Amino acid sequence: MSKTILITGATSGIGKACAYQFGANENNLILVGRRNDRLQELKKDLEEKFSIRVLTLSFDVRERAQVEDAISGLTEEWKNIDVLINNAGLAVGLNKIQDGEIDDWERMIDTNVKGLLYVTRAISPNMVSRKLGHIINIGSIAGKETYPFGNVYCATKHAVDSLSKAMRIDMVEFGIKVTQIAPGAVETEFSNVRFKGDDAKADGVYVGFEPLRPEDIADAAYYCANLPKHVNINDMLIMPTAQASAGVLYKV
Ligand code: NDP
Ligand code: 8X3
Repeated sequence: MSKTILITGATSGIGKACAYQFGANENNLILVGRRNDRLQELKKDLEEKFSIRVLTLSFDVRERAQVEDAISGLTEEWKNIDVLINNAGLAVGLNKIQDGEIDDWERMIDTNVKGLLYVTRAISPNMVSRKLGHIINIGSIAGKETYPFGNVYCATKHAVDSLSKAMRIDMVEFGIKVTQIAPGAVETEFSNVRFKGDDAKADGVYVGFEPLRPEDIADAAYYCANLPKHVNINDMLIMPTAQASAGVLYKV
């Protein structure tokens, strides 16, 4: 049966791959991102390729009022979200704490933690009242291990790890599923953002080993979202075969 899936950070990488994976399987999509041109292109392509409906919502997850307005403004047709994929997120900069850029820290905390909370707070009451819904949070290996120079990004993903557990506890009585998917290195625009547009440096991250593709994570999200009602995947740590831990990458 067709579901309504809301994906944050749908304009690129893992979120975009989730849009194609869920769209190819006849789900209707609400796509969120700041880059509206990309959202419009995606909507057109997805509606042409698949027999689905796509709604685009261009807002910044860091802006609480924008989040609340966008979600409270959903029409009857769209307001019953079955699966929320909290994917929007980023790392910016790679410094020691003593050299850190405070603006970078604020961007990461505001997006990865507060943004995820704003979106979840806006959408979860409807799930609770329907006693139906699934929240999939995209965490990271950085939420399981802390690595050199990763400090604040790792802290935000540890927060996602903790909040995923908290959401599951808070909503278990309503039958709401909460899953965290925590990937290792996935080749997306992630490193271009982390290195602030230094694309040569970003590309170098993925040289010498086979990283995960965004589609690998979308497959996992789709699998988690389509299990029987009584089965939930709480936590899924997915790594490239060549990455043994956050800091151990076998490069040839
Ligand atoms: P990308 O940079 O390719 O995609 C990030 C997405 O997040 C974009 O669609 C971007 O859209 C959106 N986004 C960023 N900031 C905001 C904001 N303030 N408001 C709304 N949307 C926002 O990276 P990935 O696909 O790799 O990242 C997706 C998630 O996966 C992140 O949470 C990341 O931390 C996590 N992750 C990534 C890994 C990797 O190695 N790539 C590994 C583990 C986890 P727009 O700019 O249009 O707003
Ligand atoms: C993104 C992967 O290893 O850079 O979360 O933290 S890593």
